[in-house]
Amino acid sequence: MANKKAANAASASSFDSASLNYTKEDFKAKIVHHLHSTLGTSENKATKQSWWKATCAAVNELVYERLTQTQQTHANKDTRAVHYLSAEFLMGRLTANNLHNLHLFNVCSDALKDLGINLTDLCEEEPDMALGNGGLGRLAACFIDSLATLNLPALGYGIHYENGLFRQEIHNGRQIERPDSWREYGNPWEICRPESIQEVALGGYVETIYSEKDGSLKKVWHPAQKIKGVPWDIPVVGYNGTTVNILRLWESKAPESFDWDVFNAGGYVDAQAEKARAETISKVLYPNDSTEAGKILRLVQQYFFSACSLKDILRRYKRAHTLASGKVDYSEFANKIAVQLNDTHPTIAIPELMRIFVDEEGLGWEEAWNICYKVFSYTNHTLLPEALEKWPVYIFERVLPRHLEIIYEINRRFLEGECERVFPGNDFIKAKLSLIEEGSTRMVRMGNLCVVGSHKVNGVAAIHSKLVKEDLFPEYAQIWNDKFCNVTNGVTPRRWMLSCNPELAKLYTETLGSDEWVTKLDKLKDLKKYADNADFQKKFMAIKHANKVKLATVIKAETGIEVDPNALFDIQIKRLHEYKRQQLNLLYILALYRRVLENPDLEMTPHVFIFGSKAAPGYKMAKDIIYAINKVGERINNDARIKGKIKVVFMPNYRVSLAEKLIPAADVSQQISTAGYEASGTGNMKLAMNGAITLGTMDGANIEIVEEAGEENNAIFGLSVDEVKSVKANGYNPWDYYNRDHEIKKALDWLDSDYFTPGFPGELAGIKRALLEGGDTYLALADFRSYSDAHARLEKMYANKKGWAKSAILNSITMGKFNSDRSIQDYVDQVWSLETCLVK
Ligand code: GL9
Repeated sequence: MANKKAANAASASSFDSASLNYTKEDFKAKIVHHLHSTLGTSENKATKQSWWKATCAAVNELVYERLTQTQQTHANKDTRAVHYLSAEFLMGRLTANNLHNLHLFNVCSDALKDLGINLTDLCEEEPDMALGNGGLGRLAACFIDSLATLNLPALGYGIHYENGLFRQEIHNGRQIERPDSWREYGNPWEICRPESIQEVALGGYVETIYSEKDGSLKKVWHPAQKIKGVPWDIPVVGYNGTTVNILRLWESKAPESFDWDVFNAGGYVDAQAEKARAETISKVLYPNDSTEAGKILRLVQQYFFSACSLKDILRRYKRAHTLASGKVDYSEFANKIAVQLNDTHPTIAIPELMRIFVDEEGLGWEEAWNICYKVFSYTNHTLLPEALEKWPVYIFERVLPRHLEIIYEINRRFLEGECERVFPGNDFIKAKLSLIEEGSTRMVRMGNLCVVGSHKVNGVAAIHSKLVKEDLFPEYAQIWNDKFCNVTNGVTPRRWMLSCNPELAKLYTETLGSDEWVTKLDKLKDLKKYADNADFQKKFMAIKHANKVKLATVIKAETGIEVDPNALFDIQIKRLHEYKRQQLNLLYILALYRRVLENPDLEMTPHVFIFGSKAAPGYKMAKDIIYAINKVGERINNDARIKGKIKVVFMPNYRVSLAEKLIPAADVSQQISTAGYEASGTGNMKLAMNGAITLGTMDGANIEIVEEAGEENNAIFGLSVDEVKSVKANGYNPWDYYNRDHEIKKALDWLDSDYFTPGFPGELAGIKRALLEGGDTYLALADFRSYSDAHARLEKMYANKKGWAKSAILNSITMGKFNSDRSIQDYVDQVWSLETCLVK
């Protein structure tokens, strides 16, 4: 009965695949048709790849139709639109996502079944689109899903990296980086748009021309080089499928494939070199997490995609706002165009827009500036000082000489204007707020440029936004208090529940009698009355168990390690960084291992510690921690004395598609950053949504997660943000903890031995050194005891099956706030003032 009701409710949702004539038979016919005429093969010869591509082609018939309708609607209505500029979009795979968003997943699955093919298998054919490093890039991907779902006119703009984030292999415990060529054999989700190619300039010099007529000075930039930007569009299908926006990614090319004159003069090799140089710009994604490489190529990448995107935006604007006289009416520009800067990476868009307005379009400075700052808004994603981008002035002089002049002029006007008004004569504050850092190497401060050049600045969780305003930019907040706001991050429930945890989704839809929760995640709160219900708990925990059984198979296949699905699955998945404290997790594993060795009869729930993590290739300590996890794991996993009570698994090549398998199977979600360092976190939200209990510090969005789910249903530990500050201010000494806490001492001393690296003593000693001699920057030792106590509380919670089920359910169903649709609505209300535009 309940089943039937749910089925009806699902098919009655705002979009009905049957109404589009996409029945199973139609879909089958379309797939076979594309197998023949798009892939040029036949049923008996087709590989999985071909079936996958034929399926995508069948889906694209519908996607393209909707894309065209969306673009026509937006153009006809001349809608205000947001342009989300981001150096990273970590899209992952799109097949299942697009099918779900079009409500075609089941139809497609049935059609393929008739053809003898399993859709889930086919989805595995798709390489991840890994054009991002971690949270920041994945956030951008969730946001464009939500923008389309909410029927908002929006474009994502980024870089069409030929190689995404490196593929990680583990050789004898160590990370090896391999290139990621995600589109080597073509990608069915992207469309090349040569008709919208843009050209951008680099280098050269600036000429100042004096006008005899009015005595004015005109600046003319004579660039040394031109680069062609070729756009590739990825359709972004909203849930319910009515709006299909685009993500436009720029590929760099030499203006001509090679220079015929040089070629004819015998310079074939030189011509090729020129071409190669231009194409280098979009060759690879910088694999840095937070820390800046400071390489010229990175600044060039940033300028390349920002400038191409602005030209694209201007082209579209001019189409609608060119007067009969041929003049462009810019008075509407700030009403039509919002540009969101995802971190400081696209900051250069600010002086670029000023350059276009002043140098090319003939606007006065004031007029241009009045439009400019209203267009831009900036999201800060981290407080780590090493992540706040600064570029040496000498690099700017070489690469973007005119932009440097513009930055100087923005700076001069700011320092003499607003800054002088609020801090008259205060040279100390002026030096701090200046866009230029003085010193032996003068630097351009991109964060400061963002704050001055935007009308809104937001952090990504309540605590983080407070710190952005009060600790990072306090004087700016005195000048422009209202500029600063908070938008807590969110994640799309379409990918992170519906698609990756279909059985849980089904349980929720059936119990609620509706699938409305897929967009209105708050609706899951209606399930609160079932949190105590024995039958519901049983179903919920059976799904968790089945997900763990599936993951155990993946673990076995990827690592050879056998894990028991009845054990507690304790998962830490995120980039490797000392502030995220994988080393603290490792220390606890060492302590626990010793406890079991010293007391073989110790009663404990078998515990599987699962890690997934990539280290920046140049980050030595991060790589050492990966090595240590693997070596400690090897020893523990093969120690018969502990009877399988502890297993340690390091899953190689952590990426979006692997996250989709890990997250539904997690019992515990480790979110253990030093308070004040994790701006928000988004994995914490995904894991909680899928019923994991958070073992975490009061940091980033963890604070808001436990506010929703209840602290009693999670395991919170460690110093608070204020306590971290005061411990640091009072002179933190990690040796005190080492000397006082024998578990810490023994765990650290173990790393000095060759216990985990037989024949190679001291291979893991670097971690101990960082925690003692190195000063333990991230207070792992200070938080160790409280962390260990939290683990003990978790053990106790887990022993009470009913209590655990209740807490897990409550975590899952109270995460409505962390739907990225809510984040986007917050941006709409606080930052963009956009209106929805229904596409018929
Ligand atoms: C990050 C923060 O560190 C995260 O806490 C935050 O959730 C995300 C999204 O706002 O942004 N900032 C940052 O530079 N990264 C983040 O994950 N790093 C990467 O994306 C690798």
